[in-house]
Amino acid sequence: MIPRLRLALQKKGRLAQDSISLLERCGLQFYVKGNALLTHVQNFPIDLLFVRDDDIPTLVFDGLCDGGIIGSNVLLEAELEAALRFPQKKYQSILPLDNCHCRLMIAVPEGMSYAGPASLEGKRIATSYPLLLADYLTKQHVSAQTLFLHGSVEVAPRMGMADAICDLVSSGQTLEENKLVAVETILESQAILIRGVHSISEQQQELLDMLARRIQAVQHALKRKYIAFHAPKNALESICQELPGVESPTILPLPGDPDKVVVHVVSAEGVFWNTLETIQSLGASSILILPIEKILE
Ligand code: PRT
Ligand code: ZN
Repeated sequence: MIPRLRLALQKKGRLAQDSISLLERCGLQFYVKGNALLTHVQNFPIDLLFVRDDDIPTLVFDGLCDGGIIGSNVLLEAELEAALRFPQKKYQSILPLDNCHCRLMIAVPEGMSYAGPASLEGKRIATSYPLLLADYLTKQHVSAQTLFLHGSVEVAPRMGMADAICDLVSSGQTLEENKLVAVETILESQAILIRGVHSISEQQQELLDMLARRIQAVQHALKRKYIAFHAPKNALESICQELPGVESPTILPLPGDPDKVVVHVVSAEGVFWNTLETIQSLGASSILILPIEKILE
């Protein structure tokens, strides 16, 4: 029997849906039953283990799962913790996944005067990432106290429990609601595919390589768009110059209109509304933007 490749994914939360959709786009067929911990992929010898994100690093570091998808914030905190026990590295990063972006930031109350990291000297900082924070403060030669909280870090200053916080920020709304201002970025985080350092069979390695290749193809395709439009022949050059990363457009005659052509192009960098409005103002019409499912080059 072929040994199955076991991957750890977040069960519920911000990483969960993106991880599942990514694997589905890579052609893995599976059905996640309500509360099931383990799901068999039907068309590959792969098992998916659904757990809390905080458990994923340990499962991979200890070889209980062969790989997993995890935010680099949780991964790097767990790596610092593991380094206290095992000096050797316990995982390899395979691929950043370009989703679940956020920043680990230090934020202070709106009224506090802040003139750089030295202003944090002697202060108490609430965080769920004590080791990443300690690492940052050491590098900045700042000595501060850490208050470890699992959640609701942003309310700590208002409750008089801390002078500042170190927490994840994406839109910035939570900070604003709690009258806090972000002052330092400790880490730019995104989801990442990792594997353990334990040995796996040749077939399992091939599966992991296939998955990484397919993820890259999906990422490549997601960034690109297929664009079709009608254009006056005399404005064709200026229109194509406005399209980001356009590769060799296909130009076809437009039946019934000798002054116009049909243009089909693949844009490499996505297409924004203002670009479409610009090409429309240059004479493009019947503009169609289509998502690309896969690109193999
Ligand atoms: O149950 P489990 O332990 O698996 O889930 P969880 O509650 O620990 O994690 P979850 O699902 O909230 O987040 C999983 C991962 O998503 C994190 O580890 C990050 O890698 C990533 N991520 C991306 C975020 C955010 N954006 C984010 N904004 N994780 C948390 N937040 C929180 C932040 O802590 C703060 O409370 O959202 C709030 C700030 O958001 P804004 O938009 O107001 O700035
Ligand atoms: Zn968690």
